[in-house]
Amino acid sequence: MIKFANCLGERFADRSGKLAFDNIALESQMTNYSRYLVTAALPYANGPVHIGHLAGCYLPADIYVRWLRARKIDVKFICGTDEHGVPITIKAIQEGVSPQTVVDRYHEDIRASFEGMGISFDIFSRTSNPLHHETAQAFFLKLFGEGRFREQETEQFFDEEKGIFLADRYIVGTCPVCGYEKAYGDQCERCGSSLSPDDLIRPRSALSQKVPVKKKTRHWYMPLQEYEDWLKDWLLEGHKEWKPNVYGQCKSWLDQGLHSRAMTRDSNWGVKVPLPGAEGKVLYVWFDAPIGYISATRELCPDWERYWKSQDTRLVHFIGKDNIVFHCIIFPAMLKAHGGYVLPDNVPANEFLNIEGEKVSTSRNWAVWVKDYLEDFEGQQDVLRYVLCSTAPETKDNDFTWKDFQDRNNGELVATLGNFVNRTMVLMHKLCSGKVPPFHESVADGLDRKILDSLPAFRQKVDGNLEQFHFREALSSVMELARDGNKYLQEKEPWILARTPEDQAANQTQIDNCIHLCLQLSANLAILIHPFLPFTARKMCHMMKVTDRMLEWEHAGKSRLLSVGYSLRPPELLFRKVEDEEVAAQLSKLHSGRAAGQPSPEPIKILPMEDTTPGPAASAPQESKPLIQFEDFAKLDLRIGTITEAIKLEKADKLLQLTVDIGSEKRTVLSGIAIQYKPEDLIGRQVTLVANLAPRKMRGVESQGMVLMAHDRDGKLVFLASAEPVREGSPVS
Ligand code: B3M
Ligand code: ZN
Repeated sequence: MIKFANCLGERFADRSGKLAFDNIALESQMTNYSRYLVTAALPYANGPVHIGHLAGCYLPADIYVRWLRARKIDVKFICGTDEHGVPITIKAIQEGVSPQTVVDRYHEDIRASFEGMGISFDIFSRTSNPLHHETAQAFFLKLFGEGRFREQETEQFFDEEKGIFLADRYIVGTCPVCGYEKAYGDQCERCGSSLSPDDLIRPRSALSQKVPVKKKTRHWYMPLQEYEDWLKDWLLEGHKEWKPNVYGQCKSWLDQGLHSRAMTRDSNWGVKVPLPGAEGKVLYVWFDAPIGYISATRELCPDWERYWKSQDTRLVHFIGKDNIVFHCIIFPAMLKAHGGYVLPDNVPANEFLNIEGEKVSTSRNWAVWVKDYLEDFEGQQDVLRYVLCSTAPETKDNDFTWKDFQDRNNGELVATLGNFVNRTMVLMHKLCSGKVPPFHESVADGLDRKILDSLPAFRQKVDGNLEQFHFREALSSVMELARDGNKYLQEKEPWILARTPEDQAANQTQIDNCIHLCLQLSANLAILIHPFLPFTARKMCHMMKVTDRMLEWEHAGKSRLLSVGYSLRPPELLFRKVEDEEVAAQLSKLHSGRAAGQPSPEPIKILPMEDTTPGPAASAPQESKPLIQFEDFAKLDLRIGTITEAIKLEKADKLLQLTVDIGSEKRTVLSGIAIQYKPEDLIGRQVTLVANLAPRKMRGVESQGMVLMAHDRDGKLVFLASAEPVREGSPVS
């Protein structure tokens, strides 16, 4: 027999009455831990984030953390941008800007995308923060002081054309284990083997495609082989519960045996090696980046040590599969060597999400950029969260398609969850005068009891699945509850019971019971869906006129969440249909590769004088040039000048002969711009002239310098000069 105590007042609206916590199995899991520290991989600040990033780790981490918070568990959710390492310097070279400019731009860009999607970090920091540099240097010095590093001079691959040492990912070659031809210098993405550049067969520079040369350099190495026994014991014996894809990769590395790995690099961008005589050396990005989790926690809270240094903290790293070795082997070895820190208790890594059957490629712009999504589907963050969670690549790579996005939205969110909540609210307003009707014990039937009795089990299913990082299953349990709700409503048919006013009067108690239960079920849905679809849960709370306090997990499974007689707001639709045209538009955007998310790098191409070929399409990436030193740049004598004369050169349909006044003198310059510019339109224009370029004779005329130009977005040649008039002869520096 179901007993209803006096229905409570507007509990969640304005009082802080607390329901007793339902003690369920999962409590046992918590007994060893007093707090959680959850991290999500620090994305490189070298480009915007796409939906593969979200599905890989940020969304599952967010769901997990929201669930913990709803259970009132002490948790800190840590992330930030990884702003060092080769990926950043390469991007800076490609864009012809400083690394600082790159990281400033993308830090903000990435932060905004995550915020837009409701990823609820407690802190989103950056590894360029001085506090991080200090923390990473102190960590390095402790290991150094305790003799944990081996100093070695070795020969490393150097790209002569680009003028830089080639670290890890920028050397490609054939994998010695499986023969894959595009293995990286640190890892083969096909077989998962951990490699060093020397292992690669036929190594080549990923930047220039040239065969790199070896050059001597001195670095500090961590002898990972010395941690092998400990790792086998801690990880292979102690963490058999890790996801099979993670455990399997770790086992294969440990079976192959670990080697010494350099923890420093030659670069002037990064955390400086804090040792005398180490100029031009920085910490290896994979040494400093995971320490970023520590420094961000330090930045977030004064009691950061409670999180990092108490053994009753549960540390969980959410990452993508390409980061497994660093989080499961190298970082734990670093933490172990340092001592005093907790070790990760779990590293739930996801596999990759492909798009429309193809691997995501940022260089080919084969990606769905989060900020594009937020613009195109304003206010529909939860649809993407739903689709990415339902198709999460938890155990194997998975595919995102726009058709599936539409089907899941229209068939599941609109037709199941949205439909149930909407029908409940509409019927409540129509048949119960907008108030929560009473439940009449005397007419309760088997169907009512079944639905009521099932509620606690849904919470348990969600808990059990989330505890094991089975996000898809957990979400699917919540949807099952919505499906049960629809079925219940369909079987009860309150609209038939109220066909005429007379019928309604005769059947009101049954109608009340049905609507009462559907409302309690909707309240349960709001609680359970909240970690997955936080925007929707909040909308539901608004309609039910309750505060977020109702969403506290302890209320899940309860059947008296909304008080009898409480009046609710008018219904709003939770989801809208996604139309065929929208799918078509997204597909064509993807295929045309013009999604606005990835601003394509357009290095300024200095054109030789004869060159009048149409410029590159705005998105065609230009090959970058090797780094130069300041001394090289200082050799250029760049001056602002004004064109005083322009004539067409006979028998050369592309060349114009310009006279450029650079203050102290007038120069004759040939420029290949005759197709785009009429001579008379050029008089008075200011230009930037390379004034010390060796003169060159063409068509019998000596050209005494070069005018700098670039292609605009449409490929048209434009002059590079100051926006404001400048005195002739002003040097450009
Ligand atoms: N930035 C790699 C990545 O974005 C790297 C993760 C660092 S986590 C400490 O895939
Ligand atoms: Zn391989």
